[in-house]
Amino acid sequence: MWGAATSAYQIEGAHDEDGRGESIWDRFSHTAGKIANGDTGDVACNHYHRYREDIGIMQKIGLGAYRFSVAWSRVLPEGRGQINQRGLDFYQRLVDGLLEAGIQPYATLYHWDLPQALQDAGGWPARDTALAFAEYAKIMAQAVGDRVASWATFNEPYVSAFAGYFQGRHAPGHQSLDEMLATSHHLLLAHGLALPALRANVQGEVGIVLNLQQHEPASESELDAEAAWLADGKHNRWYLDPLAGRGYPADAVADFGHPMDFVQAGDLEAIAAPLDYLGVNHYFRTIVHSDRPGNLPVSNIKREQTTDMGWEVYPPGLYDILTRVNRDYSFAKLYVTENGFSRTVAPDSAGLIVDNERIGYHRDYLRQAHRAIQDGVPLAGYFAWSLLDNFEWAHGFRQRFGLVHVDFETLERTPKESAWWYRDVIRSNGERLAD
Ligand code: IFM
Repeated sequence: MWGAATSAYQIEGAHDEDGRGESIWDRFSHTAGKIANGDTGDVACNHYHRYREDIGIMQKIGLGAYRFSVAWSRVLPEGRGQINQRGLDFYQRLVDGLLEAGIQPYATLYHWDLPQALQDAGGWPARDTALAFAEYAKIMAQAVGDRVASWATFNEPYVSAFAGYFQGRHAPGHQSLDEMLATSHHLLLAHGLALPALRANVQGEVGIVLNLQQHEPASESELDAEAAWLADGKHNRWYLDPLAGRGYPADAVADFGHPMDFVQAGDLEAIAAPLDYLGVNHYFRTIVHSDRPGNLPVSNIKREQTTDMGWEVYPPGLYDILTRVNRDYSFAKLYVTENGFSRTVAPDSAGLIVDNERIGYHRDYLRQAHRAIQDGVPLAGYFAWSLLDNFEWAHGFRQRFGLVHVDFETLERTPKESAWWYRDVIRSNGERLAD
């Protein structure tokens, strides 16, 4: 399956139209100093009004699938209770429009935009938010469950918990280890509680999307190896292990030194319900250097080109994480649900956006994905991040990941050369990657 991905707050705009409620990202982006350049998602790509044009662009690229997320507060302005029919209708129109265009809808229920009303009631550190999520999931499943090919409960719960409740660089901007840990559990619990409602009401497959990357020791030293494994435990295994029925990783729990008293009887069983697939978002690897006294210096690891985000481009990292997940866990199917490259390239004199570096990035990562398939990984699809240039969270509009350029003054869309290259890859079902 060849696709591209977006998320609601990053592209939809129409933040206060047709009854949509406020989300934590509205509140956060409207708070001075939180987002570069004071940008907000109020208008973003105005996809809410221009989705038909965007579906047309997807058709031109030849996408087989489009991965989008639903804005919870568009459907339930207060997070639970009264349904906003006009908000629900938007997703009905989107799903129907995609199907008419021959594109499979891949829906994510939560891509970071918690209704502000639920944050006011305690947010993800409060267990009740998980129950509210299960109610919302049921509403969406009943509304479009007959037509959506693939469901993800959550996108990157690690980032919601870490950046939102510990670092404070994402909404709601808190800085608390207690809150981060409770959030991580309640996100997973919400996933587990939503699964029965989804299973009962949808025809498509159901899974979850994690951002995963290898944590590599910075030298040959044992200290670096230990530190890298612990970092893996706090990031990758923290989510993978409970989903695979193994509970939270003991080494990471011990290192956090937290009583984990938010875990109640039955939670881990709910979280471990079988999945049809695991979505892997991957951008870069992490190199871990222990700061314990007596450690060796960082070895001669050579970092390749970086993106405008400052992220290392290291295509074998995708092979490494896919084969590792497949070796250590037994998910029936994997997708690469996000992978992409941020670089601003201005149109040339002929109006073309010649983004050769992005082409090289997708080509090289796709080759590694192919290698993983050859080595037995049940990889069923690849989703480029992102279809459109969009609101890149705390970076605002300055980071451009899109296959399609968006002029944020006029909102005009212009497919970049990478979009046409991807079209050719899709047409050839990957044969083009050999060129
Ligand atoms: O834009 C984000 C997306 O929302 C989640 N995954 C990473 C992307 C690039 O930072």
